[in-house]
Amino acid sequence: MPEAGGYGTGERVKYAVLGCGSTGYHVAMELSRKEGRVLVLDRDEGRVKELRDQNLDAMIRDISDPGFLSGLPTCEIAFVLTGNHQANLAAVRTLRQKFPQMHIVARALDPIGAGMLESAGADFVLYPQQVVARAAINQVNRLHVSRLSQRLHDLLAGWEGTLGIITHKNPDPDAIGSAMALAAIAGNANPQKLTCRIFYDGIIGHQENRTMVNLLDIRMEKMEPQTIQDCTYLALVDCPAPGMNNTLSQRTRVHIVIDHHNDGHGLEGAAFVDIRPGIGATASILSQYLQELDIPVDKNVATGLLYGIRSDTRDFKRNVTPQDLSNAAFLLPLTDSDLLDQIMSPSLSQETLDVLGNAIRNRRIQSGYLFANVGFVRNRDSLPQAADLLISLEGVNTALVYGISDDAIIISSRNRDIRLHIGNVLEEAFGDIGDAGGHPNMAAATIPLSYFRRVKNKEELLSLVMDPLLKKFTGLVGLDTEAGNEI
Ligand SMILES: [Mn+2]
Repeated sequence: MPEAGGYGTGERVKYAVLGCGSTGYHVAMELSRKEGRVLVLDRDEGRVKELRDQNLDAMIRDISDPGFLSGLPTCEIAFVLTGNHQANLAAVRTLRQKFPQMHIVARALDPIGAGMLESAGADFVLYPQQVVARAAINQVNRLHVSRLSQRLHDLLAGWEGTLGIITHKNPDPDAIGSAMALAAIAGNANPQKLTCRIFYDGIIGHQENRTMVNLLDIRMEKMEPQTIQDCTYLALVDCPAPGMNNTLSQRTRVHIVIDHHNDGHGLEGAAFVDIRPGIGATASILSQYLQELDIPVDKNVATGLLYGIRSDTRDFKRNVTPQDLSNAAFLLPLTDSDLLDQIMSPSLSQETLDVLGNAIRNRRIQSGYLFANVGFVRNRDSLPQAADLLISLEGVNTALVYGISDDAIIISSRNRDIRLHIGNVLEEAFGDIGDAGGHPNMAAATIPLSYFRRVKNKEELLSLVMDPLLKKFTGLVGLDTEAGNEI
């Protein structure tokens, strides 16, 4: 049989498929449809003839023979796909030896063979059984989510009255975004007979969160026992059960629970529960519903959800799954990026500005340790912001910022000295009299003012009790033993 193809010397093709059984054939057809010319090698003469009849560039070659490359054009990417492990292994070795830069994809017949092909130089080993298993599971998961979304929609469509959507205590962007999205789904499913109200407890603390609520025009109501009783149905978002990270009594009957924390309890009466601890954000689950239900997504809702996913996964750096990424990709074109920028870099509030000013003015530095008294603070969130700012000062390795609120002394610390675990130090210094601890590089402590709550002048009180408290800290980190130890 004459050689087909008509290659000149030194000619190159992009793709070669070695071994054209059913796997090879599908790859070759897919490539030639999308990418154009593909070189196909098979040792069976009859098979090569068939392939040529289908307009493929096929040639007869035994790829286990080390000389099989002679007379062939150079290719950039080779797919080694026969059903014979030894032949595949031999071909990978020959190719790798001759073309160190070539991309080689090889088919394994079992996990041991996969390891051998990898050591022989294959860049990517395909183990079809595993590919099929993954595809099957992905499909089933998709089907499951699609049914779940539909079930939620149907459920909401059949309800009449008021749905109270409850976020967790001191709601974060994930909880707020998720609540918005659930309200949007309810509005789509049942615009006439079902009204949604979003509730929270505690405070909407971070400036970013307050900005989010303002800019995205979210109506959130403070949770009162009476208003909860007015609701016909209750939904929990971003918390797993009544009484867990919310102020509902444990016996409250809830109807919908959507969360990504660990499983809740007491949910027997709930009509709809979707708790997926593996996923990065509750907002990610809600985005999936919107996508599956094919509901038009309002710009504010999409922006809220994307901000929720970004903030819960610390901008895709923590607990993030491929599912979170693909949900974020779905949301991205629907969001308002200017709005998101505004939310994420809000202007400073007057109080935070004052706290930062106090921290800078009152700072004392000793041997790389910075201490700053910010006095009385109403908004505790400004304290970590001050610590973040001060740790960036030159010559400062550890920053400890403290202040006093109505009912506690609060301390926030940042550290970049790798020999020091600031979370452990704070825990050791203040754990017995308050709530203290954290990570090697960031930590906090809250020391309740149980005995001094009635003292009017808080700033005076702070200077009175802070010295002995700081002594504990400086003693632990060894600052006391150094010269000039008055801080
Ligand atoms: Mn969350």
